[in-house]
Amino acid sequence: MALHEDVILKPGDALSVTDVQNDFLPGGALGVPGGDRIIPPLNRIIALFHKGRLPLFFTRDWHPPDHCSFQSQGGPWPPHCVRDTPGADFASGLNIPRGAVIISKGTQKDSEQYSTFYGQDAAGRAQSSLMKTLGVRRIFIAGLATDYCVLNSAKDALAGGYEVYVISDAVCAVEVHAGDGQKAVEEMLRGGAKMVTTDKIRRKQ
Ligand code: VGL
Ligand code: ZN
Repeated sequence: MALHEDVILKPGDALSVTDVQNDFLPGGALGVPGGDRIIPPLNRIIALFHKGRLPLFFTRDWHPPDHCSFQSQGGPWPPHCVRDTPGADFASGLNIPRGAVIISKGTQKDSEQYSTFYGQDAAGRAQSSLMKTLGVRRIFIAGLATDYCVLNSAKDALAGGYEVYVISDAVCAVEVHAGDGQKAVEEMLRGGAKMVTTDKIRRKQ
């Protein structure tokens, strides 16, 4: 169930834009069907947070060439988002404002890391500790993919005591199995996350 009331942004809010990278877009190595459709609503919401001077996180899957999640290593996925390759670049249509924090995850060969929560910035600080330092209380999560990285990030944020808003028109599921996206949404709702659409999120007038 999505919220019907407007959500007014306030200090303590932050936006986490999850893995909007070329390899996760249609045509990419692990393309999410329709994943490119979230970019326009995403850019509107990014602009809203930026104007409100609220923290913006842009996370990225940033794998070594022999990452354990790759089929060549016995994992479930085709090679994707290999660090410093075009497939790992953020989508070219995505507006990344100056001052946004880039969080990299899945950087270690031997561990899968769907959640962005313990991914790190260039200085090695985890998203979770940056959120604490910045006084974040409500985390708005958007991006790819609903049934993997968005789901696991939302669960970690809920476990960490944050209020979690998943932006339903700015996420998209990979759906290895049909229905995985809906299942992920239900799991997040059960955990206490709220679903909201971009048109309901606004700044105080
Ligand atoms: C993801 C599959 C593999 C994601 C990352 O960002 O959701 N999915 N690696
Ligand atoms: Zn990955």
